[in-house]
Amino acid sequence: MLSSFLQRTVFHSIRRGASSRGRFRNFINISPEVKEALHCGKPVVALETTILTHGMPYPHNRETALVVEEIVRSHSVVPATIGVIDGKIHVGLTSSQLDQLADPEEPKVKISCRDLPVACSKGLSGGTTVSGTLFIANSVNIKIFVTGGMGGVHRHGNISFDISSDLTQLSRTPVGVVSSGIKSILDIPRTLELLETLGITVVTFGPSKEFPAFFTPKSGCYVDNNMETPLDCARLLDANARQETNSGLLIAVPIPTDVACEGLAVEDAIQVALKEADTSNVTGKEVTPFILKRVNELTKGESLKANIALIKNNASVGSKIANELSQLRQ
Ligand code: PSU
Ligand code: MN
Repeated sequence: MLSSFLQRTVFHSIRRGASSRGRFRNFINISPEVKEALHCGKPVVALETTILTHGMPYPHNRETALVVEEIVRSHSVVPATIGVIDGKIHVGLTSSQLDQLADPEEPKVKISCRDLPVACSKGLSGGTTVSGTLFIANSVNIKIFVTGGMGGVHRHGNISFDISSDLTQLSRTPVGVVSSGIKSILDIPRTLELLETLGITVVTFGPSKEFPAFFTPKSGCYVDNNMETPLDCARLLDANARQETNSGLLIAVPIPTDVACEGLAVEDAIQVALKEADTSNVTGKEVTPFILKRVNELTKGESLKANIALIKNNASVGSKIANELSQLRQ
């Protein structure tokens, strides 16, 4: 009985080829602008929304989302901001949908890949994390995704096992993530080790091989390769696609030095926030939003300023890469 069920399932998936992705695509609402761009092979960049719902305070969250979209457009690239509204997955949000997600009065969930079925079946609204956004972007064939920072191994994650599903999702999704590495609230050396274990190509963008520490360009950790230009990054993405590794890439862009935070001041704030999270028993998916909020409060908005500046810079770098990639493929 079971085996015939399995046979049928396997048979169906083979017969329909990329069927599961194809069918999933039918559940996604793609905005007319993004649909047209994908259809004509114009460059498109995916953007996440947890940053909007859980990463930044109002009204900075809304303003940043709009400015980032504008930056992408200024490079003649189409922004595809991804989120879930009333149980429907959207690729390309209208400004009123962005408002709804940014509104602190509206209840919203943080949606990683594993939360998608729950959000959709219960009709919830929320921001998609890097993991959720990656999955959706790939389903509609968007190959570049810009964000501030990816999730990673939390400090003491070797004991708590608090490791973001962003890492595992990237390891099985052939999309290039452009981010300022991972936030220094995390354990950068262990995250780099895990990225290696998971087979994820990691490069830095620019002249240095030093992996950025989000708020500052320096982490003291080095990767093997840097990409000097957007064209180099596009060639890398193209090679990854041709090799059909099926795994993603991380392009780590250091924060521009003129807007970087004082490393020590941020580190002090992180230490305080981590202790508070521990004593207040903050666990699971609440940890990252809690620490981001407290670090922002403790640095009197300095960390938020840096966060916004680096996302804007990443949007510009990601858009240039998207343009180069689309040129390569013509
Ligand atoms: N880093 C940031 N701001 C954020 C996040 C990360 O600088 O808002 C969000 C991203 O959406 C990321 C998620 O995917 O936090 C990771 O959460 P967790 O550690 O619970 O997996
Ligand atoms: Mn976690």
